[in-house]
Parts: sequence; structure tokens; C-alpha cells
Amino acid sequence: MALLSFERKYRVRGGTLIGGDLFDFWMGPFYVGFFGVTTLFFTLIGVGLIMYDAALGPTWNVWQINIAPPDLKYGLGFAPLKEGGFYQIITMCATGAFISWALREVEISRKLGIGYHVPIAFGFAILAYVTLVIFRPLMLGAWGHGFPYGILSHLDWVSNVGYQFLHFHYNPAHMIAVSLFFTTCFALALHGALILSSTNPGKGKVVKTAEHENTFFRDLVGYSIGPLGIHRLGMFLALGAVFFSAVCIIISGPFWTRGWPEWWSWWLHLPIWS
Ligand code: UQ2
Repeated sequence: MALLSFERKYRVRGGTLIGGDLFDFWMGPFYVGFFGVTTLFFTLIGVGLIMYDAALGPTWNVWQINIAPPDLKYGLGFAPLKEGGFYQIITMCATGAFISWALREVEISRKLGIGYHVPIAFGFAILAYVTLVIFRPLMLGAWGHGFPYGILSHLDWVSNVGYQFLHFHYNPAHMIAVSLFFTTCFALALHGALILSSTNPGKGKVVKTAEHENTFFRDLVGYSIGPLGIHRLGMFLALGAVFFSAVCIIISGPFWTRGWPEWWSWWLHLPIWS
């Protein structure tokens, strides 16, 4: 079923940011739009280049395939294709595709007359990516500081950059980010469990209502944040986690070059200890 019965009411013209009515149509269930076209353009070229670079070898083992950034000696310039140039074009395609997708979300939000919460939330995911492969390499003066595109190779990059600062868990912004990630999981566990338990009370029993959900948490912890509140809290925690992740890696290198444990010497040198 390509068109649900209620979609006729919501599938409206207009709300486009660019091109007027030109790309304002659907293909099956999917809105196209100018940014649908640009998303497809960047994705096809980017994925095509990933496959071409992988085909150049040396392996087809999916765990070992690696598309590496240029050597640091190329600085902020272009590198030859097989020495990181492919990586650079793939990075431009990825960034173009991600931003196109966010703008397509903006157009759909405008059509529906809803807020921009979805593209803003996705914007934080884009921010995480461009922080790693564009902002931080720019601040460090070489595109070679971006992370490599490969399943194991990007994990090695994270490990190596972590050890470069001796012990990344002493990075204060990293501490905040991890705490927010854990709290996000905790909040979603509470929420998912609450929804599943009230909609599946057991065979032969009637599905419960919102008042039962409120009452459960009032009985348990003396407080219910509410059905809207829990989703606001979830988005706040998740976006906070992403934001502090970006902060924790931006400060590592551009603003602090020694081991992170050493950063805490301000604490040891507080005059109250002497
Ligand atoms: C809630 C509520 C929901 C929920 C959840 C709660 C009816 C369906 C999970 C409970 C949430 C609380 C008490 C806040 C927890 C705080 C942190 C930082 C994890 O009250 O309203 O809606 O899903």
C-alpha cells in the first residue's frame, strides 16, 4: 500500500525551500523535492567512489577494507586520488548528502506544518561527523586528521587518538558525554518498558491508559515527567550526548595537547589543599 488513507489529507503542495513546484512530487511513498535529487546525486557518486577505491585493493574482506585520509604532509590541500584524494571527494559527497537529507526533512516539516525538531536533531548527527572530518582537521591544519572509512580502521583511529592523550576518560567533556549517553539509555529503558507494560498487560486484560503510566512512576519515585516530557527529556539527553562528544574531540588537539590526566592538575594545585 503506497498511499495510506489519511495521507491524501497530509500530502500537500508547497513548503519547498528552492525550485518552487519543480521537484514538488512523490515517487511512490517518497517525497522527491530538490534536496531528494541532491541527496541521490551525492549518495550515488560517494558510494560509487567507495566501491571504486575498494576495488583498487588490496582486499575484499569487509572488515579490512579501508579508505584512508591523505598523509599529513598534504596539509589542507588536495591529495592525489590514490593517496587520499578519493577520501576527500567521498567526504565532500557524504557531507553534501547528509545536509541535503536534513534540508529535505525541513521541506517535509514545512509541508506538514510541524516544527523543525527532526532536522534539528539530525543536524546534531551531521555536526558529529563534520566535527571529526572537517572542523577538527581544519583546526589542526591537515585533512589527514580525519578518521579513515573502514570498519576496523575507524576503530583503530579512535583507539590511537585516545591513547595519544594517555587516558581519554579523564577528558571532562568526554565524561559529560558518556554520562549523557548512559542517561539516554536509562530514560529509553524506563519509557520503553512503561509503554510495553501498559499496552501488553497480559492475556485477557484490558490495555491500560496514560493515568496508569503516571501513577506507576508516582508510586515508584514520587514523580511523573509526563508523556510529552519523557520525549523532550530523551531528545535533550541524546542531543546533549552528541554535543559534548563534539566538544570533547574538538578540545583534544586544538586546545589541549598533553595527556588528559594531567589536565586535572588544577585540582591538585587548589590552594585549599596546602
Ligand atoms: C513518565 C512518563 C512517561 C514515561 C516515563 C516516565 C507518563 C509515557 C519513563 C518516568 C520518567 C521520569 C520519572 C524521569 C526520569 C529522569 C531521568 C533523568 C532518567 O513519567 O509519563 O510517559 O515514559
